Amino acid sequence: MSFFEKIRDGLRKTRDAIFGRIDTMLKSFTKIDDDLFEELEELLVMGDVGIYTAQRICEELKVRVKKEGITDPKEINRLLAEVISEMLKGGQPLKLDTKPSVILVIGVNGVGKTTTIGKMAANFIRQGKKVTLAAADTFRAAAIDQLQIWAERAGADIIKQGEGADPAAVVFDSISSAKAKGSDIIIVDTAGRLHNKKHLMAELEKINRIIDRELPDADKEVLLVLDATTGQNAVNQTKEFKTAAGITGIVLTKLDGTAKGGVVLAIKEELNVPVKYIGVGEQIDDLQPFDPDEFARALFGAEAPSEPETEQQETADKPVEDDLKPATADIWAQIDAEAEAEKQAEEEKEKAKTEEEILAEEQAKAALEAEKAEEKKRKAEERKNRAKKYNWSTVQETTPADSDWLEQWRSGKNEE
Ligand SMILES: Nc1nc2c(ncn2[C@@H]2O[C@H](COP(=O)(O)OP(=O)(O)O)[C@@H](O)[C@H]2O)c(=O)[nH]1
Ligand SMILES: [Mg+2]
Repeated sequence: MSFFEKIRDGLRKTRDAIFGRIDTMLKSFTKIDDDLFEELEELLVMGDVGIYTAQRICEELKVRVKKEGITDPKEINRLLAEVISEMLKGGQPLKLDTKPSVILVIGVNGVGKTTTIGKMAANFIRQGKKVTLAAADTFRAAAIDQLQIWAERAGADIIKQGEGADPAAVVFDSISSAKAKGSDIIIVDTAGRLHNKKHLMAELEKINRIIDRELPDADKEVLLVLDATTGQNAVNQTKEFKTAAGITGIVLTKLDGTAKGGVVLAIKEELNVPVKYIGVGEQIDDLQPFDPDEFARALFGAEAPSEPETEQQETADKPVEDDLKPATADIWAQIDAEAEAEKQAEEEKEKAKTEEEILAEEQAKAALEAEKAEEKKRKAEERKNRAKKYNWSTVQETTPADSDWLEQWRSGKNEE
C-alpha cells in the first residue's frame, strides 16, 4: 500500500460520514444559494472542523464562487478541496539537524504517545539514524515495559530506570548515553496525567530544563500527541498545553478509527499549531508525515496520484519484517492479567481473615479516611491559593457530547 492509499484508507470514516454527505448534499441542490452554504457549514461542524473554521471555509468558498462565476453546485467539491488544502499548508518538517537532537513527546493518557514514539523511531532508523528512547513516563512499570517492546521492534536504544524514578533523571541519563554512543535523535516519552495539571507541567518544565542545560544548542521539537477520536476536546487540550509546554507541533493519532478527522482543520486554523504527523493505525508503519495536499485529496476520496512511484518511495513503503509487527494486544493482555492476578491475591487474603482482624482493619481504615479528608481539604486550599497566585485556569477535561454541542450551537444560532 502506498503512503497515499494508507491515508485514504485511514480517513475512510471521516470521508464517509462528512465529505460523503457533503457530496450527496451538493447533488441535491440545483443552484448555489445561502441554503447550500448553511447546510455545508452544518456538515463541516459535524465533522469537528469547528464553528469558526467552518464559517471561514464557507466565506472563502463564496468569494471563489463569485470570482470564478461558478453556478453548478457540484463544482463546490473541487473548491472545497482547494480551500482545505490551502488552509492546512504552512507547517515545516521537523528540524532535527544537530547531533543529538531531541523530541519531547507530551499529551494526556492514552492518546498514543508511546505507540507514536515506537513508530517514529522505526521511521528514523529506516532513514539510517541512530535513536535513543528515554523512558521518562515512570508513573507505571507497564509504561516502561511498553516502551521497551517498541524499542526492540524499532531497533532503538532505550534508557530507563525503575517505576517512580525521577523522569528528569531518566532524561539526563539518556542524554549522556546518546552523547557517548553518538545517537542522532533522543525521543522522550512522558507521563500524561492532566487531572493534576500542576504536577504534570512542573515535570515537563523540569525535563525541559535538563535538556536545555545539557544540550543548549541542540534542535528540540516538542510534539503534542492528540487522539483524533476526541474531536473538539483535542482542540481544548492543545490550548492547555500550548501555553504551558511550548509545543512546536502536533501528532494526530487514531485517524483510522474516527469520523472526526476534520479536527485537523480546527487545530491548524484556530490555534495555528502545525500538524507534523498523523497516525492511521496501530502498526509500526502506520505513522505518516502530514502532507496537506494528500490529506485534502484523501478526504475527498480522490484516486492515488497517477505518477509512478519512485524507487525511494517503494523502499520506504516496504513493510518491516513480520516479527516487527506490534503486538499491542499482547501488552494490554499482559497488563490485564497482572491486574487480575493482583485482584485474586487480594481476594484470597480477604477470605483468610478473622473477625477481630476485620474490625481492627475497619477502624484503622476509618481513621485513615478522616486523615485523608483533612489532607485533601488542606491541599484544595493550597491549590486555590496557588491558582490565584499564578492565575491558572482549571483544566477542562471533557466537552459536551457532540450531539449536545451541536444542539447548543444550533439553538444559539437560531437566537441570533
Ligand atoms: N487505531 C489506532 N490506534 C492507535 C493509534 N496510535 C495509538 N493507538 C492505540 O492507542 C492506545 C494507547 O496508546 P499508547 O501509546 O499506550 O498511549 P499513551 O498513553 O499516550 O502512551 C494503544 O492501544 C495504541 O495501540 C493509531 O494511530 N490508530
Ligand atoms: Mg505511554
